[in-house]
Amino acid sequence: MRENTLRKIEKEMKLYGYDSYVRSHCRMCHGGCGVIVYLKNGKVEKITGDPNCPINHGTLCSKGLASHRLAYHPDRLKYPVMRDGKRGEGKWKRISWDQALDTIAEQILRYKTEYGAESIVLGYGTGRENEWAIYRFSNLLGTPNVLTAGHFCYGPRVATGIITCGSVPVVDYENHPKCIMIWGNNIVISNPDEYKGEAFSESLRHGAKLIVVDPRLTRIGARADIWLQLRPGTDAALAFGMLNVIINEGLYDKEFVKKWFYGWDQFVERVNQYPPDKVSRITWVPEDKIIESARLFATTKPSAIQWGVAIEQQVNCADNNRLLMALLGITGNIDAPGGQVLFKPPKIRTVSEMGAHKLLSPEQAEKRLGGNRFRLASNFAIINPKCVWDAILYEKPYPVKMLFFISSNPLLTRANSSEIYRALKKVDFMVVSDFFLTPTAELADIVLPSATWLEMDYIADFWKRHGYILPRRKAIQVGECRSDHEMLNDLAHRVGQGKYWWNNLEEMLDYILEPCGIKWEQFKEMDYLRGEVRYYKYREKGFSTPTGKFEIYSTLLEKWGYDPLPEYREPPISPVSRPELTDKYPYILITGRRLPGFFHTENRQVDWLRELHKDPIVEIHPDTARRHGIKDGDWVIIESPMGRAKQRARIFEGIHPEVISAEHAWWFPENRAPDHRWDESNINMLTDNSYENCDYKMGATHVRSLLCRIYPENI
Ligand SMILES: Nc1nc2c(c(=O)[nH]1)N[C@H]1C(S)=C(S)[C@@H](COP(=O)(O)OP(=O)(O)OC[C@H]3O[C@@H](n4cnc5c(=O)[nH]c(N)nc54)[C@H](O)[C@@H]3O)O[C@H]1N2
Ligand SMILES: Nc1nc2c(c(=O)[nH]1)N[C@H]1C(S)=C(S)[C@@H](COP(=O)(O)OP(=O)(O)OC[C@H]3O[C@@H](n4cnc5c(=O)[nH]c(N)nc54)[C@H](O)[C@@H]3O)O[C@H]1N2
Ligand code: SF4
Ligand SMILES: [Mo]
Repeated sequence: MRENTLRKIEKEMKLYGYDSYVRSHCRMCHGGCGVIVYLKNGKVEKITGDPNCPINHGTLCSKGLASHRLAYHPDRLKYPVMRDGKRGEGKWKRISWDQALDTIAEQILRYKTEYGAESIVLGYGTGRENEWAIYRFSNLLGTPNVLTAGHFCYGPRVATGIITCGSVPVVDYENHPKCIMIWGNNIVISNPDEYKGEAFSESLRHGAKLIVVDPRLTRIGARADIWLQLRPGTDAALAFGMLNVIINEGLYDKEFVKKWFYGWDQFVERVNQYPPDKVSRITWVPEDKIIESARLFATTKPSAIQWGVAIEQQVNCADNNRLLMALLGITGNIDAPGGQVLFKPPKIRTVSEMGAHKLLSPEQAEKRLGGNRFRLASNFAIINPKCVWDAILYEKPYPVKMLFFISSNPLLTRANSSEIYRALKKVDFMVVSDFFLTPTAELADIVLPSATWLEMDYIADFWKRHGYILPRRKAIQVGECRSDHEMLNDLAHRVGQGKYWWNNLEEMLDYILEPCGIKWEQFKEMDYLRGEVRYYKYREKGFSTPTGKFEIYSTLLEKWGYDPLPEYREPPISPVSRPELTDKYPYILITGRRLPGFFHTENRQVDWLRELHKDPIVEIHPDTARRHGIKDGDWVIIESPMGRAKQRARIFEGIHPEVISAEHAWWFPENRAPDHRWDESNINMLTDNSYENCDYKMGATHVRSLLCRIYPENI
């Protein structure tokens, strides 16, 4: 720690009378920001940013600042509970950890014997750093079914990154790209995955040119040199249009293409099917803007693309990712300083090694739900959620009997909530590990109290691809809450996996660190560890793909029976593909823009954060609002052929008159337990999860472009 930081901390302690502090790393989102946690009498009083941390340089967002309001919340689940009435009735009795884990272990072994390990599905939602432990437990148990958000979030980036160039290309903000294209991402609010808004803002301050691809005008969009307001779901066509300009104007990196691009001629042929005028008609983006942005991106060096989940929650999920990689590759920005880099982690055990994927037998892997349909996903151990709901409801291809959700609230966060509700009600046995009794947890048989980041030691950012790992240090203990790693370690011993696990958490952390020769005791005193940073690594050994080349023409996709080249498919539920629906449902609905104080369904009970955003908000253009007699602040109904939800209207000029943007993940912890009105404002009542509307390689559900209508609540 630097001297001046220490002095600052000491001054703060004296001024406010804190008696101790812990340096740690926040994880109220995907995590990573260095923090200083100040305590008085063993209780957290304040959290500030750690100026020494390379991830956030002392900055913090509202969620980080309010972490202790969540940890100490009076509704927090502080001990294990078991259902004491009918499922979903809201009656619970306290049980001990031993009783909880013994019961769960007993049920797991029973289902495994009676129906096969595949009848047990473990699940998590977005990344919480417990992923490898959940996979390890599942793989050793013999179930190939781990239900995650990976089909439509980040998983596609990892899967397509690996098959195309060996890893996920990550923007090198530390070397300040000179042109940044923000594509379907709102980095200053979502601080997603490897990134924090702070690093991007710094590059902007260094004068980076900015192109923003977003159907809504975001705060970043308002600062852009070029804002491309595309029709939702047409990203692949737009990328093809830009590639077309770059190739036909000769603006690409000829040397890279010659030496490293696999299948160039076939690729050019595909790209030539998308001239800018055609792309303009598909995407609504004016032709001159497509040309201007392609030129700006290709001729400014280095340039980078910060892309987000919006392009993954679409029918073109996998190909959107691959087309953006193609833009980076042909402009010579892959693994270039200030471009998009294939960073190396420090020399520690990998997430994949820790997940024990090799220990799942081929016969069991063969049984992965949806494995034959979504082969790209299945090769990365990812499944499509509907396969699980169907296996519960219709017992096809075999029955799923037990669900174990560790950090997920699927009733609100997966498409088609009504179907999920039916499945959760029907499943034989369900366990949830969470901080609160969420609407999903309320349907469980046993709920385990999990620890927040303030209550655990861990190696933060271990799963990310920016090459850093950071020590998260335990600051407090709340009730009997335990981290998921500790819980799974205990449970694993009870189901006969003991020899693959550890005696305690510290041994587990030592094992992860072992290859770099340090132990947790030492690591916890350090600021961070970083893998070696080197650029253009492919020039020495080629890319880590079957051909050693940059595979936009993918030999693996070809092997799995898919078109090896990216393509554009019209969104399955759009005015173009379903014109018969547009009389009744005239608007394109996009869902799920991130909100600064919430993390999906989280934090709605945290006073400091709920104050910032009390109600669910749907954005509507003024002309559209006028047409339906909707005023700013009115409660309105949004309806699709699947269902309806109620949100409050915000009249917003920055959205196209034919597009409507609704928030996701709304429930109301403050009222009407046990259901907390989960079905009232939940936008996933409207989303469609049918297989044919998903990305046919990745199984991504299409939640970013649907058809809807909208009207005031009181008519
Ligand atoms: N319509 C629509 N739906 C979407 C999206 C969208 O854009 N539109 N976005 C999707 C995306 S990208 C994602 S990733 C998913 C997210 O889906 P989920 O991850 O299922 O969503 P969360 O609401 O974050 O649920 C996490 C739950 O775990 C608890 N929790 C948090 N940390 C921990 C922990 O460390 N341990 C345990 N045991 N529990 C913990 C929280 O209290 C919360 O109840 O939502 C998806 N749903
Ligand atoms: N505060 C907060 N931070 C979060 C989360 C959270 O819930 N809250 N969730 C986390 C998770 S799991 C994820 S995956 C990330 C996601 O983070 P981001 O990728 O930033 O996701 P969003 O804000 O949902 O969407 C980004 C933008 O995509 C635009 N968009 C919608 N449809 C389309 C489309 O068809 N094409 C294009 N090009 N753009 C479109 C939206 O208008 C929006 O401005 O955020 C993470 N960070
Ligand atoms: S951006 Fe994420 S890690 Fe950083 S302070 Fe906010 S919630 Fe914590
Ligand atoms: Mo996500």
